[in-house]
Amino acid sequence: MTSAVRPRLLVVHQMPTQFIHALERVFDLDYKDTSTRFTHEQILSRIRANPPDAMLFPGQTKIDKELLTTAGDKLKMLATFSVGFDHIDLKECKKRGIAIGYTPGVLTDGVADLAIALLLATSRRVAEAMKAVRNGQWGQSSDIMWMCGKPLVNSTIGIVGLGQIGLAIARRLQPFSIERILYSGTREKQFDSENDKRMFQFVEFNELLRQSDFVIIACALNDQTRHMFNKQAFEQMKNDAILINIARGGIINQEALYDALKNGQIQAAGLDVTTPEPLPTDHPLLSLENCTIFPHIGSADVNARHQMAQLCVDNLLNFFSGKPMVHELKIDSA
Ligand code: 8YV
Repeated sequence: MTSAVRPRLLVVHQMPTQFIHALERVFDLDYKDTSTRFTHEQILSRIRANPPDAMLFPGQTKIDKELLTTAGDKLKMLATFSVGFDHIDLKECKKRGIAIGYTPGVLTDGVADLAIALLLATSRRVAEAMKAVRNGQWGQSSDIMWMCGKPLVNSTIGIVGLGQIGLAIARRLQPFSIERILYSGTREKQFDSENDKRMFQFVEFNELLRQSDFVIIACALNDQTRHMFNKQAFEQMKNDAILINIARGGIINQEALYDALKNGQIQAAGLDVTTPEPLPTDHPLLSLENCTIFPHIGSADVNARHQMAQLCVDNLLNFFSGKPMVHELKIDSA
């Protein structure tokens, strides 16, 4: 550490103590050990009271022009506890020369596991079934089709965004005897094995919508993908198709989704991400039996979250000791 003055680090969310202790050794910490979620206004007043050299925050924290202006020239680095960065005004950060550390890779397995759980919970109507047990519906019907769901076997899976997480989901689905995997995105991937070349097919977005039994959203939210699932998209999907979103709520136009689910344009949807988060408890999507919603727990496995925390600590320590971060966001190509 070059100067005696310890850089000030504002930590917005609660972290396990071992990571706070590691940061305390180097930083003058502005940290409150509470599970309280600080509002945007409360974060701004903490910045005004104690201008930080760096901030550590979760993906829900909006890093906009107002916050960056409030922080002023003292702010040199941002450490986001996420692989996604749609909550950060990248242009403004670039203008101010602010470096950004993020946490790719370490959460891929966690998010892919959760995607499978959400897909099966949605396709096999797990929430409805659990409700039927609690409200005494179980055993009331002699209909052999009671509570039947949609099979995965021999189905066509469509993955929008075959990045690390999209591919990890695809790999987890292959043992379910699926027929094939269609994917869309910015570019076709090169597969080595003959099996993969047979299994994976790069297609246009609309073709993927028309042919898929399950559509999984695993791409980043940006100006190209915002509301790409709109009325026109749902009109092209199969009536018995199931939509899964583990990426970002803003990729789906939720009003159009509500209509598509209500009118049987698609069979069901499973969402781990919504707009806003948390979703208000009286939101129309929560009134639909064929819409399963999780509270953004994609990376919420102990390993993933600990590794994300360690990556944030390493990104911060490296930056303030003049070493390259473990994972620095390349703003120009982001
Ligand atoms: C985070 C996520 O948990 O990494 C991401 O992009 O969405 C989640 O893993 C969330 O952003 C909270 O930090």
